[in-house]
Amino acid sequence: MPTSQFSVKQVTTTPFEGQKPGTSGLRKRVKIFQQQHYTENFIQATLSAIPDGPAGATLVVGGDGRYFLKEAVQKIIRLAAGNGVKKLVVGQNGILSTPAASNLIRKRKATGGILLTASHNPGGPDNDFGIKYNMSNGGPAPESVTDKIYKITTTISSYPEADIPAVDLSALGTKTFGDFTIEVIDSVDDYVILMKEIFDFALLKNFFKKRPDYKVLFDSLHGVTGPYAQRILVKELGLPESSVMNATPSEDFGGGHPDPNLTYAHDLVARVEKENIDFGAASDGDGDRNMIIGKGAFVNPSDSVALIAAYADAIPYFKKSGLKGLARSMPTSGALDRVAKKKGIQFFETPTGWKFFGNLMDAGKCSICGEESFGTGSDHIREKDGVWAIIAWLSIVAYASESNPKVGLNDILNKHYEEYGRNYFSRYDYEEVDSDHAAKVMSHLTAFINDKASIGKKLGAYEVATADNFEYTDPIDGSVSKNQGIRIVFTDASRIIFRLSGTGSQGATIRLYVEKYAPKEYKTETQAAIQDLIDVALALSRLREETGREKPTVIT
Ligand code: VG1
Ligand code: CO
Repeated sequence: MPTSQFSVKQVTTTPFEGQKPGTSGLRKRVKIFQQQHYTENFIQATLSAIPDGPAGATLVVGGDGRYFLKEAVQKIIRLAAGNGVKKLVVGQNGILSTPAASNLIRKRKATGGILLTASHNPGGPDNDFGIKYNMSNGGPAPESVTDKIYKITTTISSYPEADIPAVDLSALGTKTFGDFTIEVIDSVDDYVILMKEIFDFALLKNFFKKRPDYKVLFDSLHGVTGPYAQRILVKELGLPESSVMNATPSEDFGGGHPDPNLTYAHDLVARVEKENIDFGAASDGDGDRNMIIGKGAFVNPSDSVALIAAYADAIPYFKKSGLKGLARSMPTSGALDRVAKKKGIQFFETPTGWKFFGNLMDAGKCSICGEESFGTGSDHIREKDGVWAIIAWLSIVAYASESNPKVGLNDILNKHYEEYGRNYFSRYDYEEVDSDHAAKVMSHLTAFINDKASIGKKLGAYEVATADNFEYTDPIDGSVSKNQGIRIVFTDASRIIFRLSGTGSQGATIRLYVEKYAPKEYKTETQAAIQDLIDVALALSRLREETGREKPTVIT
């Protein structure tokens, strides 16, 4: 390979306000990232915050294919070279799903990775872009590092930029510029290898052969998972091409909202019902979320993680190593807790956001974890993993079909509820609410939890047992995360939780989560089962009065 040298010049800049990473990186409108120096400032702050410094580092770089990805990768190349980074491992055309990037960081023993995604937020020139840093364990940077990044953005005055011309990222292979190397790799290969190590592909293939009538439909929502799903479901597992829809990553996700829930994945939901699909699935823009549905069946994400844990024996990876522990984010329902209890394994409750699971996994204390927000994963990587969750569920179906050849998703869910009871769970999202109105709602709730007289109070049919703002002390490094969501728990263990989203880019998003446990009854429809808790929550928070919103934007 010919080596061309480059020179580095210091570019003068001034800080931008608001470059504070949220639940999962910095997410803003594309137009904001397009301002001169804006993206460079944040990338420089990220590079400067690398614990051992950027010099000599190896970084994985890739994103979900959204608008502005290509420009951002070229900027990273120039800044990385300018900062003395040794090597960048970049997905072809800059494409890497978030789980694939996490895997590569681990496999290549890289220093870390820069992930270019705003995940489930819409893309395109008028929508969102995002940048996130992951550590050498493959997981999102902890708060100590994101705080450092933010601090640097508030004082930055220059960044070193190399004069490397635009690099062609469509061709696989290595390019060198002096001591700096860029390796462009296939976006899918390493991820497929990993999935084959975790699951029994032969067994799954066999299952589809035995049940040729079993219909699978996977919706990539024009996000990054299309090529991954085609390789795994079609090429490896032998399903028909028509099993994957919206499989070409597009810069604006076909104008849609790449969030796999019943509202935004409406085309999939409609087709599953109309075409009698047994197993429907979707993932988000960057491929770390998943939704599993079937005709007349919906696997609530809180149940999903509990069932994967309950059926761990259906997955060779867990069968071999056993379950070291289970974890869920605080708003996620307690279905997983019951599995942990029954199996006698340790269990953890963390704040929202995947970064909190990483320490537990690195310490060998957690094998499977999940969030109510369609995020499920395991310690095979350090991000949640949409395609993994879908193969996990196919493995559960194949396993359950050994004793019941015609088994459907509802049979599997009902059997679980019979054994463990059912944790009814629902989340109401009020998106793009005026920030001041949202603050008022939270202040009513804060006043309630700060009032000692609230304990023992009757709200509708419920009696308050505890009320607080969730605080987490990391059991591994002792770091404390405060204000992670207002939580009101009743004497029957029902819960109401409120928190503000940390991933939105416009106004505020209020999330209301409710949960109610039914030890025996599991046939009531979810919304009917939790309606009285919603009424209590709305009255207490004065949400309708303060925001003028009669209905949420999305109900899960
Ligand atoms: C949301 C979810 C959270 C998830 C995060 C990132 O955060 O609630 O569970 O970890 O998105 O998911 P928030 O702060 O908006 O509630 V993703 O797919 O953007 O990486
Ligand atoms: Co995502």
